[in-house]
Amino acid sequence: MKSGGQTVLRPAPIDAARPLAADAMAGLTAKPKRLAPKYFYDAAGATLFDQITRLPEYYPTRSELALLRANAPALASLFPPGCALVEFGGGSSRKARILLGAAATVEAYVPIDISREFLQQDAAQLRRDLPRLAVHPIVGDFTQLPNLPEAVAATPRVGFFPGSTIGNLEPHEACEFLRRAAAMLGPGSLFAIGVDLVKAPDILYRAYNDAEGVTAKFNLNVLARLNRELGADFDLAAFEHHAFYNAERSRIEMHLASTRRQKVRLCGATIEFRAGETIHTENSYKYSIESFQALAQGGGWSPLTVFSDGLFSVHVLRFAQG
Ligand code: AVI
Repeated sequence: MKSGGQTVLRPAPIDAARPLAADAMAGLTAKPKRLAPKYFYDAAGATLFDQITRLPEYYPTRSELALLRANAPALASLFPPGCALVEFGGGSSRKARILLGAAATVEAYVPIDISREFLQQDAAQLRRDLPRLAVHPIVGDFTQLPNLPEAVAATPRVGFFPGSTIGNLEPHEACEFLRRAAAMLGPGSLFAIGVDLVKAPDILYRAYNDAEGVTAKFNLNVLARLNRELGADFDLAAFEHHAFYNAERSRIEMHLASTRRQKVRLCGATIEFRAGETIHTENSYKYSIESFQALAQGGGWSPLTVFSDGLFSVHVLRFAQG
């Protein structure tokens, strides 16, 4: 729009039904301020996260890939013949491919992810690479556990939830997710879950405070996203990335700290910040083998076996209840 010869940029229209606008307003007017970690993952955030997974300090992805590669035959030997592998929120089939390569009897792969375009591209490539495999992508929020496709209604299922994304849920939410996943996957099903382990705080600290500052950019991108999508006016230079290990809660906490007293416009409202006030953007819970098995049992799953390198763990659970 032009005004007095100058281009006036209007913020994107606010649709109150959009979860981002509603959640951002609720979170930034709450005390303490917070934003849900799922909002990290727009296109820019997904690219930054991909960079994080390759950082020397961020061991979880490397550890999990090595564990899956080393133990793929053992894992595959547990799968029921002719089963469907159902992956929750993987983003890409990179890790599932390790299992699919070792388990020739898997008949179908059902990835559930929010990004339609990404899912479709990945599914097309997988169909080319493994023509024997039926691929049934589901576009949706994996935490909402959408219905499985008719094609796998009578097929035994193996759930797959890599990446320690379960650690980004509060323990009570993780337990509830496991309970609902059991109902979705059905009696007799297996569930392979990647879980980051409690370890020396300095290793954890470095994994979330990398020398290159990629995790800081990833954290700050959520404010850039509010500027891009909701027309907010966050000054990114006036916020700092803070990540630390909260030993009492066994979790890494990520925050964005305001470096000064300031006001920010968001969805027609003014959000005030004190100097040093933070927005809590993520928790990443770390479990011991035993504490995760106890959580899984609370969610209705029996521990079957676990693979670990001391840094990371891949649990295999069974839902035995009829
Ligand atoms: C996706 N999730 C398991 C990552 C984690 O380690 O909690 C997200 C992340 N946040 C900062 N670095 C990586």
